[in-house]
Amino acid sequence: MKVNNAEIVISAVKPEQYPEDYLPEFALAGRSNVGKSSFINKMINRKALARISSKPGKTQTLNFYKIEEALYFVDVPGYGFAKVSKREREAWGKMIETYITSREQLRAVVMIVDLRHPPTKDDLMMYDFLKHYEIPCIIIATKADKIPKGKWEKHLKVTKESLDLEKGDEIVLFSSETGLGKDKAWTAIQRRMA
Ligand SMILES: Nc1nc2c(ncn2[C@@H]2O[C@H](COP(=O)(O)OP(=O)(O)O)[C@@H](O)[C@H]2O)c(=O)[nH]1
Ligand SMILES: [Mg+2]
Repeated sequence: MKVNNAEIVISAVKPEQYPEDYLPEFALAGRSNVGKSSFINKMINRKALARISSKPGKTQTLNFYKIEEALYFVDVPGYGFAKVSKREREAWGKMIETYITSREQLRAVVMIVDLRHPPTKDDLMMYDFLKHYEIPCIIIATKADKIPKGKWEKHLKVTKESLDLEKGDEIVLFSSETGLGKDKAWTAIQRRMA
């Protein structure tokens, strides 16, 4: 998909603020700092529409990015960031859980993991949670530019096997730095839009 138009529609703190135009939505999930915002920016050819945080764990709202009047990317607060209070963490957890389990427009969760390392405990919990609710997932294994090409396949295999990736869930090798995997990621998303 060639993107010319992308805009942030709302940073929502509560469900009443979510957009109501019923476009398909793709929510980003992943650890703080794994590269969710960078993924969005790369996919829409923008340097910094989605805020790339220097401070991890900063996104505390659901940010709806409308792409070509065709779909939304929903940037979600990252998990696995220790330096927030338990209460804050619980509040985020509830917000995400409510959105993921009840949002009709949600077509798939785009789960971002770091190709360099095996999925973390939080990654595994997130994936199990999504599978429990039978949410289709597209796994993006990002930061591929940070390891040698010769190691990509091996790392992909570890990721797939650790997650116990379900049939039908695609995994895409990606780099926000080089644009590797961008077309494949769009294909996976568009397949879920139909
Ligand atoms: N080398 C490299 N760095 C990346 C990549 N994706 C994200 N980063 C860096 O990782 C940091 C966190 O990225 P960000 O998109 O803000 O992560 P988020 O917290 O998940 O939204 C930033 O310094 C990015 O520049 C990638 O594919 N390759
Ligand atoms: Mg972010």
